Amino acid sequence: MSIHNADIAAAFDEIADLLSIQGANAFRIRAYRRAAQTVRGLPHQLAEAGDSSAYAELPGIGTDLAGKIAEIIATGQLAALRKLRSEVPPGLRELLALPGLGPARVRALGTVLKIKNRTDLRRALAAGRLASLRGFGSSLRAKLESVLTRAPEATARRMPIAEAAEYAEPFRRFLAALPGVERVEIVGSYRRGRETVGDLDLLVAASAGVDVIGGLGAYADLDTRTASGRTKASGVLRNGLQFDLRVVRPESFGAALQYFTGSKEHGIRLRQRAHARGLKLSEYGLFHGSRRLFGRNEAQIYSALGLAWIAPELREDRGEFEAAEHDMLPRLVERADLRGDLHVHTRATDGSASLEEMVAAARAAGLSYVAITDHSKYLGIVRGLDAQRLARHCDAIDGLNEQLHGFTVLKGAEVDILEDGRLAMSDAALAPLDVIVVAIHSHFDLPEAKQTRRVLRALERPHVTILAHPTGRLLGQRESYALDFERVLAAVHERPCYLEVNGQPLRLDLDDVHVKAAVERGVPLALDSDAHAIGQFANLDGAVRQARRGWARKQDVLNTRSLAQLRPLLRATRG
Ligand code: DGT
Ligand code: CA
Ligand code: CA
Repeated sequence: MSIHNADIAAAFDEIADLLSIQGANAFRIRAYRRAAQTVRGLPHQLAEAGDSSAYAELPGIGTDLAGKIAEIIATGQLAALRKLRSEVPPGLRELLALPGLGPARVRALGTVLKIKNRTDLRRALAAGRLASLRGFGSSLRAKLESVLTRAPEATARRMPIAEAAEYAEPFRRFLAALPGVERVEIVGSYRRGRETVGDLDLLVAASAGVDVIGGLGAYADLDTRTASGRTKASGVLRNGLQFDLRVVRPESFGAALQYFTGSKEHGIRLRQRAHARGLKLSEYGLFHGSRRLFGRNEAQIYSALGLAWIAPELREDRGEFEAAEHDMLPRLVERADLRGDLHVHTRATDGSASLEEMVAAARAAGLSYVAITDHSKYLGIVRGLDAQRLARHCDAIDGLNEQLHGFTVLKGAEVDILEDGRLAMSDAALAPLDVIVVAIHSHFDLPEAKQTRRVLRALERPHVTILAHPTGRLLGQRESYALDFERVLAAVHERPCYLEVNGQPLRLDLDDVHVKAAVERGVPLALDSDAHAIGQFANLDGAVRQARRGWARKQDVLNTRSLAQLRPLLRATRG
């Protein structure tokens, strides 16, 4: 059985969760969180590295954690985690999945109110017992009440798409290699590029007589199988991801692809369209009476219904039919359109690789420029740059640029927006830089008017290029802060500067709806990796997916420009 980095990271995150619920030492908890982050950001699979002595050299991983990594890889388990699981009621840990409930609040529920699971929590809410608990204000209580009255599956944890991909892609390759399999596609929300997936839907094309389902049993990542038929199987992969697999004949593969890609709303509209033309569309094909007109090819089905082929990311019934009818669909931005990355960290602050290593990784990712944007000095950031270190960093970049050919490093910084809207670095210190990324990293809970004023003030500073992760949400962990996004859009448009689509798997910020609003208003975007490790240029895929879901085209994206086109645009942002 092969252990994926995601398994190791998940084990460390779970330990951190359980330790927090127990009220353990904050440093210990942070060490596990950081280790999880490091492991997730690695460009290679630890289990395939072969040499366990190297684990302790990873940033933030000492001998103790290195030993735990070795234990997971060797045994698939971790004794320390098993012990913690036995100490914390499983129902209590599940409460972490509820909105607004982090470890501290879950701990309070457990210690003060002796709550052990959802049922206890629902009863305590109904009896008004949460009102007396610190940190459980009326809006949180109302939110909890509303999720707890829904069925558990409606609030089941959705998995971030990048995490799902670590299991989905090997599964796809396994299926594709089975004898007789002609094609495999991952469909459903995964194909539509949603930021999280509820489950994984797989579609396999094989001719009659090929036993795909029988071949499944050999798959190492398969945890349990919940249902099995001749052409269907469902089950759970070892990381907890549920899957639905369907086998179809090659002649209906395109129709099945269309049907199971969804969304449900999109599918319903398409079938109505067929119906209105006296045709019938199903997962087997587009039919006139009993005659199949099309089925093998997805694009032919759209075309037969008078529509241009609609990219899966747009299939949410958000205007794509009207656009496709009039041949007005956008030509969506692609990963290959990106020429550079304008938000990248190094070891100078909280990244794990050197300037040279990050540049080499950016080149390997096919880019021709990057802006190195390490953090400004500020409370929350370890080893943030002050003006002096920033100046030295710039010298190092100048030196490196002299040696590079066909690649350029831009000088940048990621600067905190302070609570009152000032920036954490002086205008004089920022003036020599090419790219200034500003962002909120603290005081997430200001009321909307204050938070909006804070951002607008920051955007008035003379040196601002990009407003990074503009809404501040962390998937499954933190909601967006309260912000009047329309006013921010107007300010960015007027200035002008750029809004980021941050590709970190848990950020994906802006989200698709905000991207669409920005594109409609003509506010261009910067698609950034926010890489803190060499493997994280892959985050650009996530930023591109998100941008595509928001209808963004190549020309809506700043970093699709060549360096020569970029430079004057960067200068134009300076006040
Ligand atoms: P998820 O899994 O919550 O992230 O979202 P999806 O879109 O992957 O939904 P899922 O897995 O329930 O179903 C996959 C696709 O199959 C869905 O996007 C469209 C199609 N589908 C499933 N159930 C229905 C249905 O009842 N009606 C229609 N029209 N399509 C359906
Ligand atoms: Ca699904
Ligand atoms: Ca499904």
